[in-house]
Amino acid sequence: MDLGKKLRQALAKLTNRPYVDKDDVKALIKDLQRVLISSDVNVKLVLKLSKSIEERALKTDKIEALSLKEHVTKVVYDELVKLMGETYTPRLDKHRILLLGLYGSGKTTTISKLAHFYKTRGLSVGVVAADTDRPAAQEQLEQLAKKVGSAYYTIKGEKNPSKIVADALKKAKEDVIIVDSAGRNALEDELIGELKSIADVLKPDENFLVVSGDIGQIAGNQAIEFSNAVPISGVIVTKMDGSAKGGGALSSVAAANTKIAFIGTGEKPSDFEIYKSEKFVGRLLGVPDIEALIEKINEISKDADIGKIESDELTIESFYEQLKAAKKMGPLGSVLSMMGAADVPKEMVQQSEEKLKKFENMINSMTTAEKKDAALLKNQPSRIIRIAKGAGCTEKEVREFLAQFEKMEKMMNMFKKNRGFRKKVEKMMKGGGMQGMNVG
Ligand SMILES: Nc1nc2c(ncn2[C@@H]2O[C@H](COP(=O)(O)OP(=O)(O)OP(=O)(O)O)[C@@H](O)[C@H]2O)c(=O)[nH]1
Ligand SMILES: [Mg+2]
Repeated sequence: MDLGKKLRQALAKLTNRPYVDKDDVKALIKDLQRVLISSDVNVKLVLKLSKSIEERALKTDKIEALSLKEHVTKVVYDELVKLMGETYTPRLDKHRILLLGLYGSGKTTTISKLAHFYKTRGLSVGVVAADTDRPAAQEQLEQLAKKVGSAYYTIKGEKNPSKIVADALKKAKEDVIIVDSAGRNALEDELIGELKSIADVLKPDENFLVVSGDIGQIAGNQAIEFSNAVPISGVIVTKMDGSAKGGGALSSVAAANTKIAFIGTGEKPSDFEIYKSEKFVGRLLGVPDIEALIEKINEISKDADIGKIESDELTIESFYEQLKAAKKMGPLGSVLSMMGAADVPKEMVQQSEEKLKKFENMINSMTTAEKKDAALLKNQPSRIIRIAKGAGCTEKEVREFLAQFEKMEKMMNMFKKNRGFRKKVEKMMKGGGMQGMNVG
């Protein structure tokens, strides 16, 4: 069972009850400790986290307008966000990047992800194969470069990586230059020397250490070791998909005072995200990740040129655009998991896919005015009959769709409000104390 599911279960025990008291909070903390330690989060970190949750949840005056239950959930969320580190802001200017890390950590794969990432943001990318240690390393990168459509540089047969980099720099005109380096089984002098000589020539603006998330809290040790030997500007944690130790890896890297920049969530170039601790924790706790969804849709709509999607106002029309974009995003399961519904059973996903097809037919039977303003359909039997006929479904199904759409509208609004609310709380807390705070 994954970390998110366990955390949600622990919290659900609390949120399913009408009210909570001190003992409940203590029981929750025990649950959290068990869950986090089983995900390989360092014991010291877990104890620190428990203490601050206990202090904040029980000793601080709770925020007005929030029940203790909601307050505790929010405190858990905030503290987990702190545990998981800062959010990274990517550089979108002309710059040079060096990737480094041990064997098999995911460097070469990550290069294709970074190339895809910058390309979808309108930057041209050149990748440099400077791993002269592993025989097939250059071909691997060449193929990936072809796949993502970026320029590729190397000198076949050259054994000196800094010569390859120097040559590439002479030729490359791209905005972002990304260099792949060789790994080793451990951080040894030879590797340090090689990285330093590459860095001398490249003068990288960003040095990303690539670590694999499936090694759990050892990731933090790697981050410390590497940053003692060579400058590191950020860490990319890969293989966050399917690893039960991802939370341990992230928290240990964050505790090592190194910034997590990106996370890799699969083998494809698009399985990649900017690291946002709020987003990560939100997903773990089952808070719908609408921001991530909108971000991804915008990215895809840019790619597919289906026009700009208004992310701040939800109409049936914009929902339809999203639906079309979502189809391009691949299986509905991954879309649902981004929306915080990670544990949806397969049958439900399939049912939902059929439902979406029906929705599409219904929307195609609506007038432009109706698509822009769903309120026109409220209590309008004649319009609903017309749509049902056009879509070949029952009136009940149309009404169900409208009800669901309304729910979505509400969720979007709530989320927007919550974000504002979160900022407000943070500001108040920075300003010292949140007593007497009036929410709403
Ligand atoms: N599931 C999953 N697999 C990944 C991810 N990133 C990389 N991999 C896989 O991990 C393996 C190693 O990845 P590489 O990119 O070759 O690693 P590397 O650090 O370049 O390895 P060396 O060049 O040998 O040091 C490959 O099979 C990748 O497909 C990820 O985020 N998720
Ligand atoms: Mg490699």
